Amino acid sequence: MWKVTTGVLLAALILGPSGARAKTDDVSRTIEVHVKRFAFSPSEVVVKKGETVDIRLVSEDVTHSLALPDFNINKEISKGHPEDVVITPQATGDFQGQCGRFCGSGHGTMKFTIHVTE
Ligand SMILES: [Cu+2]
Repeated sequence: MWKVTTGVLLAALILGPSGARAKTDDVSRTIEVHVKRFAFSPSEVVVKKGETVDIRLVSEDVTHSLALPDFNINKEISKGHPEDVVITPQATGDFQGQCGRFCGSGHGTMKFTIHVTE
């Protein structure tokens, strides 16, 4: 009975078919991504399909965000307040992200790619 209830709860935490979900303790690794005008560093990460990773966003200057439309995520980060984006991709492919918060002249060039491999 307890297991059934827990399973339902975990299922409810999954936000969409792409695998965005609330933070859980099954994260296999944390990838720290620094964000500043006008780039994400690293700007590309590789994740295995079905792997739960925590993308820890750290702003080094102003408020930015990481928008990942395929994961229904737009997470804002301000300096001094790192944020965690936990995803479990359920499909292989390249998923594009970008800064979703206007931060200056180079805002439109702030791209981020998640490569999901088998
Ligand atoms: Cu920005």
